[in-house]
Amino acid sequence: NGHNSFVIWFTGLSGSGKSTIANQLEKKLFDLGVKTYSLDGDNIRSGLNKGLSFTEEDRTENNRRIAEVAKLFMDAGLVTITAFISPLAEDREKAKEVIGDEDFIEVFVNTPLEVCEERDVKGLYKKARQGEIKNFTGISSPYEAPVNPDIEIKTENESIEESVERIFQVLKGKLAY
Ligand code: GGZ
Repeated sequence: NGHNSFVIWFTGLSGSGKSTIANQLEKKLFDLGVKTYSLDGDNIRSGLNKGLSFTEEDRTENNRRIAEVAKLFMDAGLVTITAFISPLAEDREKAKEVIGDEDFIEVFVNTPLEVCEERDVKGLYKKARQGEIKNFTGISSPYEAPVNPDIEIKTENESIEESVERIFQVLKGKLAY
């Protein structure tokens, strides 16, 4: 694309491992001198998108703003990494349109619901099952798996290093030298 900025858009259930892989990828890129910026719940849902809930409507708005912000960071010349559930196929399609097909790398972290729920790192699945959290993705709110992601990661079959390496190879193939 004549520039070295892209958006790496992670999608997957809560607890699927999106953030872990995104963080490791960012480390690798940093070590190689590639400038990155990561968008996640910590810097987006707590600030710009404070006040957005987990209804379908608010998730759509959350994802829309994330796509617009990711585009800005990309335009600023950074490899931009987003790690949000982004459960709706239509919202991810729109994000791809905003960012541009060529510059959008969709990474599906395909960890099955059973595995995420079994891990339940933050105890959220238990709360969702008990009805303490409403509209919880995979339990009481839909997750539409990507049909044709650029990269699919199965965390049960592959180490984090291997996943990061595969993403890196796809990115590398797009980098202009
Ligand atoms: C899903 C929820 C919910 C509900 C709070 N459903 O594992 P986490 O905690 O750290 O990541 C989840 C995060 C999901 O926010 P996103 O902005 O990525 O979602 S979306 O793209 O769908 O807008 C989870 C926590 O927020 N969380 N309530 N009801 N995840």
